[in-house]
Amino acid sequence: MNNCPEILNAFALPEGERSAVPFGNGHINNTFLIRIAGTGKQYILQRINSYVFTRPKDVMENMQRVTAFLRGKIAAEGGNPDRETITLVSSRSGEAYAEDPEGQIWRVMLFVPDTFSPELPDDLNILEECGGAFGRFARLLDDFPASSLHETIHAFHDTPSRLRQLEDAAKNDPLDRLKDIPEEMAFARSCAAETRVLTDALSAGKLPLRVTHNDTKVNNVLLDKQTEKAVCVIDLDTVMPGLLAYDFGDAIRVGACSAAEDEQNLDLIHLELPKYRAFSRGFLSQLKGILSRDELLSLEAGARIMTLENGLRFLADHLNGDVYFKIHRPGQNLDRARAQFALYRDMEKHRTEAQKILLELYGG
Ligand code: ADP
Ligand code: GN1
Ligand code: MG
Repeated sequence: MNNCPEILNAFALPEGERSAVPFGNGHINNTFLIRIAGTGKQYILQRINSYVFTRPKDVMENMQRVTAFLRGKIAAEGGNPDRETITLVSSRSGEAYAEDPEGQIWRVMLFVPDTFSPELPDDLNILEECGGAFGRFARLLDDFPASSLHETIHAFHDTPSRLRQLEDAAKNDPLDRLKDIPEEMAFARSCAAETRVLTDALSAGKLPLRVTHNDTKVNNVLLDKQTEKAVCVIDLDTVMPGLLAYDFGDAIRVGACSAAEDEQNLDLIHLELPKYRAFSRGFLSQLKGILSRDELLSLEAGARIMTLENGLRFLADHLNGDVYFKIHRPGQNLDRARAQFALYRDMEKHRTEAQKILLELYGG
């Protein structure tokens, strides 16, 4: 069975010799591409990261409900549900997942063939497609009862609590790393008021809670290899109630940045407005007539605050000893934090232009 994780036997898959190879660049789950010889069939096998998701069965219940709902909507629009959303393969006992002897939860999905996930696209058409994919996701789920979903990670985009978690990490400082990052800590603390912008607007009832994806890096969109059109939004572990600003913001953080998330040369990091415009065009084209002016303008704040929030999270994980985000070299989480703070500072300089783009595209 070619190094296949044993758990694969628990799923209702066709017979045939199986092979497994590690796949993708995600920071969280363990992902394998599974091939079954003689069938031409391919699957994705994933072990849910139980450090990150302490209630993985809640994750699976959300995923099952949301993908079932999306399937109906996609079919009604004349699309192909097997290709345009995730399709879970049941276990032999009919569940959406299987549990291994250590209590770890695994799932199998249809592999969506002939696609790629963009890491750092320069092509504006690709960015517009990614915007369209996440905008469509929000539109299709507009009438899903958001509050019926589990909160798979508590306070996931509660930015003030991310600052508190950083302070906790600084207090504990298990690896004695705090002494080397006085500038980063001072910067994080100087942003305390800004961390509250979205949470305050939410508590004041100014922004609606929707079903959001909450982890909208552009590599969580699959695009068709031939046509480069968006096919499918993946990585649904964090789908739960949230603000549209989180989804727009996290995608801009990665998609409209001039450099990689862990770029060490901070001079290379800035917000690219043509990319911002391209992503926004795709995103907003799917949401015509749905957004109030407040929600539209919250997207601009979302981009800055998601960037700041990821900086706080990477810095906390650096202090905690890299226990949350996978790293591929020492210091990578610190580099990621510095890069996010640099991008945030540049975004601050472009606030007016960014707002103008959103208003122009949405016809405001
Ligand atoms: P993580 O939470 O670790 O980011 P993802 O669910 O995003 O995990 O999967 C990691 C990578 O695997 C994706 O970026 C994508 O390249 C690939 N992938 C995941 N699911 C599928 C699928 N159903 N079809 C094709 N590729 C997939
Ligand atoms: C993680 O799973 P992945 O790699 O798409 C993280 C996101 C961060 C991102 C930073 C569940 O996303 O919140 O923004 O890394 N996902 C989770 O790259 O914490
Ligand atoms: Mg991912």
